[in-house]
Amino acid sequence: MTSQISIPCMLLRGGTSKGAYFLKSDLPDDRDARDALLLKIMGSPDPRQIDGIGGAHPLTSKVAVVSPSTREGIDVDYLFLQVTPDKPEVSDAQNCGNILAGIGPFAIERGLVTPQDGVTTVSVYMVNSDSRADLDVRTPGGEVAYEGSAAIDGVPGTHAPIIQNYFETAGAQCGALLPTGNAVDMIDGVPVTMIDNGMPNVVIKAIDLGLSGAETVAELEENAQLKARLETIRLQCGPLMNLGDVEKKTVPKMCLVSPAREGGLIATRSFIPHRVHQTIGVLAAATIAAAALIPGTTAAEVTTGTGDNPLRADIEHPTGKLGVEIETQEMNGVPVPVRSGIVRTARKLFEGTVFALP
Ligand code: NQM
Repeated sequence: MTSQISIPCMLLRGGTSKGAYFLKSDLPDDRDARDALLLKIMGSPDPRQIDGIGGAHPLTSKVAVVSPSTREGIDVDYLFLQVTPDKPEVSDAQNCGNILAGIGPFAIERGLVTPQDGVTTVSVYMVNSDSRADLDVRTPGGEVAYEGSAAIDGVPGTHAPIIQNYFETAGAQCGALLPTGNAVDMIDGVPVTMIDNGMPNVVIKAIDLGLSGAETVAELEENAQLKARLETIRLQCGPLMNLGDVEKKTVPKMCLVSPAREGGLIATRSFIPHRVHQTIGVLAAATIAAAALIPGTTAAEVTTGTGDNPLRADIEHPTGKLGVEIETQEMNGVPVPVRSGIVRTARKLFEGTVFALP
């Protein structure tokens, strides 16, 4: 009889996502062996992930791999892996700002960072996007606080805030904020903005696809014709955004934008890319805010902006708003983000040993 493989694991909610967090040293060094093991742990490929700990949706089928950093001024390295629920795919092609929120508590709880009494800043090197983020974690008495008064839309209740400050996100994955060099391009007769402020996105005005932009997640999920049209556009945008063939990649995301209805900067419906997000990703929101600041983009066409720098604004999504703060510097007439700040919360849900068949 073969015994199961057992690995230390912590399950955390990070922002509006949920993931399995591992120390890099607890996983196989070989990438193929690591990915094969993660598929088994999460229960993929299976739409219900019934034989694993994945949550049967891309937002709850996520993995963080964390290690002490050897980089100057950085505490830990964070690799994000998206495990596709219904396909045998593990992808490092994107970063994830929601799962990043859990990296602070995880790094402190695992002893990779010594907590201060009050607030502990955890400096993270994000492997996927080759960039840095600082996380301010509440640590009264030198212990991670999960309780608190911060509310984020998409998560019931209130929790301790985690302040995220991202740096060097402009063009982190596509090489340039506007990878085609244009604020707008025409793809299949539709004006699109291809942009990357930490999360590659193709931004389209909802009205250009015959939509209002106020549709519910369920309505958009049921619209097979729309999904097929978006995928055709996405596959053409991938190479133009320096992402290569994106058929099996979870980037670029597709984002429909329309004028804000709740006093925010802009309203969004985000496709990640084959399911519709209940909210919007953190770096995706920072990317849409950056798009809204650049004259001529599809996003700028549906908002008047605020004219402030840093810009503090709410990005509206299907279940509320996500607040962002974007500080820009003008380069060749384009406001380029140099820092993006976001408030998230995270909570340790479970800690123990996860099992997989060899
Ligand atoms: O954009 C989902 C999420 C994300 C990504 C996705 C994210 C981000 O909400 O930084 O957080 O886009 O697949 O977790």
